[in-house]
Amino acid sequence: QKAVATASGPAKPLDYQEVYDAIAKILDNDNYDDGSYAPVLVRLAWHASGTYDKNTNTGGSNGATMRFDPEASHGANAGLAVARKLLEPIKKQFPQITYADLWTLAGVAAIQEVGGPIIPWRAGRADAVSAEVCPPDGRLPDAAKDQRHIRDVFGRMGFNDQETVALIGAHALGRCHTDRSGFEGPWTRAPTTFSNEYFKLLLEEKWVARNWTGPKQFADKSTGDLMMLPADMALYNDRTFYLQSYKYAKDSDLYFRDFSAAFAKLLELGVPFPEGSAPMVLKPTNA
Ligand code: DDH
Repeated sequence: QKAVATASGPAKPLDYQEVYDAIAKILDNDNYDDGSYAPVLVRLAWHASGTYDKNTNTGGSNGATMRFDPEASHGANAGLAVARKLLEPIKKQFPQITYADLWTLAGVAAIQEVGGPIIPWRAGRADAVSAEVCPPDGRLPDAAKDQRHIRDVFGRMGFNDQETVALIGAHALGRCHTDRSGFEGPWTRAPTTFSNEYFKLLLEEKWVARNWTGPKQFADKSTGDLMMLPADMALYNDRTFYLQSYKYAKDSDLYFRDFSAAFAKLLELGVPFPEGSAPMVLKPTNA
């Protein structure tokens, strides 16, 4: 017996460029932070993916498990409800996309729309149906710690030193919020533009411990307006991290290429993509 098609026919395949364009449209908002949701969307994509453990093949962006407690309430994810809520109308507009694909695609759109490199992106993540597959707390890096911790955490995801430094340069974007992480302030003077500015400032400014009652962080000596976390200073204090940071400070093209490759890898960690799924390039809206 033959299956009978419904009146509406089979669902039209999802056009990811349409989803990308819809995300691009909601990035700017003068009343939010520095005028853009791009940084917090990049952080959502990173925290969804950076829980990956290569030894157990658990965590990572597949599943979009941050929708559930306990992961939604993990200290590292404070403030990311803003990003998840922002994407709800997009999910309603394109119900076929999974949250796991949507969050990672939003990270790609955010980077590309604020002047970052093209990041090849693959579709095919599935959403978990319960909290059972939430990764344990403590898999994301601790901002108070040093290079040993950073190597442990990024090594567990499967990244080498060069990739690790490239990824952390995403701190060119956004800022710390006292009501989220307890830290305060932006890393750069253009926190809504993707650039290698983080590395330039890290190496060129003199960083001093900020005199305040909050957690230990560093301020640029000349203005005091910018910040570095103790974990950022690890890139200055560790010889290998320093030399890599120096290369990125000097060569923006190299930085853009390496960031693209590392970020694309991050978003795919542990994802069992369906056979035949290929990376696609989504077009920036201003291109
Ligand atoms: Fe980060 N990050 N991050 N980060 N991150 C914070 C904000 C942002 C660490 C700690 C913090 C990456 C690596 C590390 C972004 C992207 C990426 C905040 C402030 C803390 C704390 C949160 C808040 O108060 O709102 C630490 C520690 C590390 C580390 O590697 C040791 C990486 C790899 C990325 C990435 O995207 C690849 C972005 C963007 C933000 C800004 C968010 C915002 O709302 O603005």
